[in-house]
Amino acid sequence: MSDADARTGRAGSNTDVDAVVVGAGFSGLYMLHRLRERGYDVQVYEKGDGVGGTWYWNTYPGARCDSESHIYCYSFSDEIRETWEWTERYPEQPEILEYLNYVADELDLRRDIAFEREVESATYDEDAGTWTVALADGEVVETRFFITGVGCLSEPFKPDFDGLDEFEGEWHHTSRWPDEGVDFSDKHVGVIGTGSTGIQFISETGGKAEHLTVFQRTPNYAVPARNRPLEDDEYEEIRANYDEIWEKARDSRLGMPFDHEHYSAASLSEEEIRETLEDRWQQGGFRFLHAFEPGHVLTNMEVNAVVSEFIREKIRAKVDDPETAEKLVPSDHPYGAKRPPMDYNDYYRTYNRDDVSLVDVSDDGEPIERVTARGIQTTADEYDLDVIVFATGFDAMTGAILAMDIEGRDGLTMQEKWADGPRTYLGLMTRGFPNLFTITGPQSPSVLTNMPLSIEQHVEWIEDCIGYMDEHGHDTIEPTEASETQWVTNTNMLADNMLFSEADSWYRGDNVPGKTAVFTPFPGGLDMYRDICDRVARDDYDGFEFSDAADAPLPEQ
Ligand code: NA7
Repeated sequence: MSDADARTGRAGSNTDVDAVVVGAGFSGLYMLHRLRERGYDVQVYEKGDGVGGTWYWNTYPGARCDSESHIYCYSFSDEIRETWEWTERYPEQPEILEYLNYVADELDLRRDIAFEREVESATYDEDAGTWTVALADGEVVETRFFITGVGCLSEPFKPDFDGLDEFEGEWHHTSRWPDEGVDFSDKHVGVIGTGSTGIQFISETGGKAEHLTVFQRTPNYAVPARNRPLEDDEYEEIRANYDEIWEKARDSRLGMPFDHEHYSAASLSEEEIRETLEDRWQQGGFRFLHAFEPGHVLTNMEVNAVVSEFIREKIRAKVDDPETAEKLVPSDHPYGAKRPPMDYNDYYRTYNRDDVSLVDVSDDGEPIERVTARGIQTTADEYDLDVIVFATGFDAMTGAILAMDIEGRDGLTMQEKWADGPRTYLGLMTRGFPNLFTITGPQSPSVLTNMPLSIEQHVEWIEDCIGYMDEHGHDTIEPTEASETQWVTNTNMLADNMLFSEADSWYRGDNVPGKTAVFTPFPGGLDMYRDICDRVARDDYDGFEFSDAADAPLPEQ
């Protein structure tokens, strides 16, 4: 029995722990810290052998975060932010991993994390109001709360090409990179995919392999990140203004503390828009999307057309061969309809190298037919390769949750419930699965924002909610049917009014064959979303229903 049970006399205290949290990335670490501080028994299960989540798994060459380092971290601890110092404007994967290890040590989190332990299933017991969590190694644990911190981009997606098992070289998915690394120096390397990951990998590997062949299905709009070391005085200024920085970030749509040059571009001439964009292009990164209120760029087709064309011209200017340049220029979707990638190492100029070539594998080019013993066979040619790299992304947003067999009330599985797309209230809970919380779950702002801030907002909301339940003697919580339906409708309506339907993207699950295409993150902005969540909590968790433990026997004191 935990301290919290002793204080409140909660039912459900016969469970092994109060809460099971899945995953030891940004989400799981903070959830553990908050609940433990409040006196709950928490057990975290992590598939990997270390903390870090996304940053534990994605160790491919060039892996880096495209949020600026001073805001891609926790805001809750003055001590951590005073003692940790980022070295570059955008943090590289090893540095983020080091940071999360530092946090785990500082907060003494490891003692409640079981590593190399994979959660296979979770089954709700209606009579007891508890969850039975089964691990891949056969252990079974009873818990009152089941909380997923599995990340939005953690279940790798790899296209099912015929012939891969006949390939005589080696192949890797970027998010399952071998610990010992891969030596490309005398190898012919083929990479499939030009999303954020592919762009990082290609920029980093171009020039380091004997030859790099890029198989591109859809070109992307990569905006320069303008990475650089953080100078000491710059860092001092950040530290001196951190409270203000975080406040501004929390109050923004993207969870980033950037000012807009203008709220709207609608009243500006095309020349004024272009001047603003040029200035932001020089600043780099997501500041470019913030030239105007980001929601505005994603709702106004005319403004978006100017922004998209501005980037196209930049691409053409960087690539020497006009034919290659045209292949790299996106024309099938507006900027921002897919997740905008960043360019750290002059990505487009990589294609000016003799040892880098581009193959258009779209339907208008030469689609990949199969993998052969020697390499990749397209409809036009066979490309000899020693290594194939799949930078083909993830079964995003729902993949890692659905990879566990989760069974709620009356035998309803999560796979059944979400067969036509996820149904949640606030992206935090789904009806029929009481006491199951999803940190940065589908239909919350998550991937459209600076993730650590969205994670903190969710974790703190969940902690408050659990505390409220115990203060009021509530046993379980779940959304009402009506609130869930309304939330799904609202999320879809907001997305329909934006440009997201203009592209096939992982935001909508289009990248995974057979997956129902539904826009999944909440697109109204972190600021609006936070207000809604705060109001719901203030109004005694309006839209949720509780079951009470009044009749349950009190635990032994
Ligand atoms: P993404 O953004 O999903 O990119 C995957 C890439 O792989 C994309 O270019 C795809 O082309 C390509 N792809 C996928 N399947 C195929 C097949 N069958 N043939 C050819 N090309 C294919 O994943 P990332 O890992 O780059 O980024 C995910 C997020 O992680 C990123 O947005 C950041 O938020 C961090 P397509 O565009 O579908 O034509």
